[in-house]
Amino acid sequence: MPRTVFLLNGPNLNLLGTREPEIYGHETLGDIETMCANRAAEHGLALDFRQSNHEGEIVTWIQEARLAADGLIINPAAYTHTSVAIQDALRMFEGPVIELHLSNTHKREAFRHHSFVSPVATGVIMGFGPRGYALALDAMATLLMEAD
Ligand code: DHK
Repeated sequence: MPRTVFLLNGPNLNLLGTREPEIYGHETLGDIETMCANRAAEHGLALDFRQSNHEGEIVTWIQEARLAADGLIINPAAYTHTSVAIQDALRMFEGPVIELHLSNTHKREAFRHHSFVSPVATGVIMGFGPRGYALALDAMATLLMEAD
């Protein structure tokens, strides 16, 4: 059975490509999903890639991941800086959790410096643009192999 990785994307990431490209790059979320599908396949991982603009839906997906996923990669977008509910849901997930951001949030506005997700993440990848998604899958493949 291949290991399954959920890759969850938060609000406004559906507009990648046109949304502040000087910060988030020119690739669309569809481009990134295709790249991730290829990378996951190279690692023999089954990938479930999703995006939502709704906090509660993301919480529900994290709860679903407890039964359906071996590892979780999440770009919570703006919810990174606000969501106790997402932190609480992640606390109940037993596998590795990678927090992912396109931009280096520490180089940006002060309100982006705090993350509710980092305290419950195995590791954080940020500042590498869309390439960070491939890096996160590489890291997750290693973590899941080590856990075998
Ligand atoms: C994406 C967002 O939408 C912002 O709200 C975060 C994150 C940063 C990113 O860099 O991927 O502050």
